[in-house]
Amino acid sequence: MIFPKNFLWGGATAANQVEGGYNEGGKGLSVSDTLTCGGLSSYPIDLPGIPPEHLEYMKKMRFITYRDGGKTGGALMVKRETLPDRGIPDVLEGEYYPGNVASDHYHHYKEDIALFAEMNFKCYRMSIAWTRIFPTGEEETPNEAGLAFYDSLFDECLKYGIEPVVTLSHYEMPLHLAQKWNGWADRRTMACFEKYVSVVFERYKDKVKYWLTFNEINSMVHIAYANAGVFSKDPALLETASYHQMVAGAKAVKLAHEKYPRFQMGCMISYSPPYPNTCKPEDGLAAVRSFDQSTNYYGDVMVRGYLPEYKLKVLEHQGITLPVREGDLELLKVGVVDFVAISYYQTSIMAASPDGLKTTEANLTRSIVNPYLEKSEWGWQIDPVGLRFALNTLYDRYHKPIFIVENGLGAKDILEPDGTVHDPYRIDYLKKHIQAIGDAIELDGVNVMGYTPWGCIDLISCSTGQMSKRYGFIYVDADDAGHGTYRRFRKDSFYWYKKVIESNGANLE
Ligand code: BGP
Repeated sequence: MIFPKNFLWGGATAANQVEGGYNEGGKGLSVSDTLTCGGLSSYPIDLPGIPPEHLEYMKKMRFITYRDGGKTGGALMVKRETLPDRGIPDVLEGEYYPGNVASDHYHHYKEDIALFAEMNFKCYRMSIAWTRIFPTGEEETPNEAGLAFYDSLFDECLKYGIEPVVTLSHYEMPLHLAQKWNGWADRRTMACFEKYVSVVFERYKDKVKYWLTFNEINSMVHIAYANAGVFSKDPALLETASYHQMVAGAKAVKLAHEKYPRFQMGCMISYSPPYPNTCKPEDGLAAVRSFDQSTNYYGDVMVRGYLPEYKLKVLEHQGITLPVREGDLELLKVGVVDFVAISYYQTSIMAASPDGLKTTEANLTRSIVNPYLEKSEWGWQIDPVGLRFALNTLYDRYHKPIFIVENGLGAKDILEPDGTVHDPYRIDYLKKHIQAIGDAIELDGVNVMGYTPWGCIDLISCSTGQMSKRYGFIYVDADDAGHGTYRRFRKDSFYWYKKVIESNGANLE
């Protein structure tokens, strides 16, 4: 048997993309509640500097809606340069926000978890919406209805022997803190987060063992607003926000280790290792340097416990000083995680001089085209061998168990009149990636502790807000504009994944 006996097979979601119920049970507004559905927004904007061949695609990306005095507008979530010089993010009348209902998991979670159990899930990676617990982030006491909701959700999981894997912050934070002081760019957010963490740790200590601090903490450069509530182009604010998150994460890990020894704490990094474009030495160096800045920096702080020299040098050249306070560095040192969680969707290509090279239109990691790879309808390059490569580099660097908490194919599915959904493309994608994980375990000796494909039930896309970019084993009958019955249907991949888990990865057919 290649996969270890206790391998954590499951699936992953995030509150802001699956729950809906955005104003129910005392929930406060979150930054994600100001994100539109790309292509459906009433705020078309100029997209300066985007190559014409990518324009149509970029118009499908989500906007952040905002107010500037009496004026309102929309700025592209993934392109910081489109943010206005002034203005504060807000919910605007007449705009459609797909997260309001999302997959309506808030009202369907019992049915959804029963379906996960039918697939034999060993774990369910989900996130707590901070705004259900502290609606603005600044309350003194938590919102009991929000706490009770997750109590019930965890009980439902445990009833089936499904281990909850909980992300504390997944592209969701109180909108109030973003409006008041640019979210994580201000140190006061750390105290609000600490209060939230200590409440959920204490409340769920007997129900939850596996915790992740921040989802894709290294996505800050791409989506600082969704990640950290920073509505600004200023790179110094972004670096500050990242730093605050890492110190706050270390504090959470330290608290867990001191007070809740049964907890297993992980960080979560978006992991897309680059290949050099050619064997030209400069391309090789570009690949190493870019990966250090985009990815290793965050892992090194959270797993090794210190600020690496290669980052401090770059900051120095940029004239940016991190707001290090007394005690921070000690915290980083002791608050190191027990395991490393990653999202893996694709690899990238780095060149010393990328000018003139063809790039894919994929959103978060815009990459030079790799002629050896196929790509999804959304331009994400598909690279199962890259996953084995990623697992090797990561394990070699940290020697801590690796949890693949996101991976998957966003695709359009067709619900047939008889209620079936035939998705051989998804099965093919997942099969090849599971084979690559098996190879990394069996042939390379990498310690992989689990695998939770993204969007195990259809949910709204983070980058576009579309429901039609589907990842699930379970089809949710709703379209991009929120029309539909919201009934659940098992896709072909549902039956396939059930067998995969049943056989502990031995049967991929
Ligand atoms: C990751 C995020 C998820 C998720 C996934 C797929 O970056 O952690 O929240 O959405 O990507 O991306 P998308 O939804 O844009 O297809």
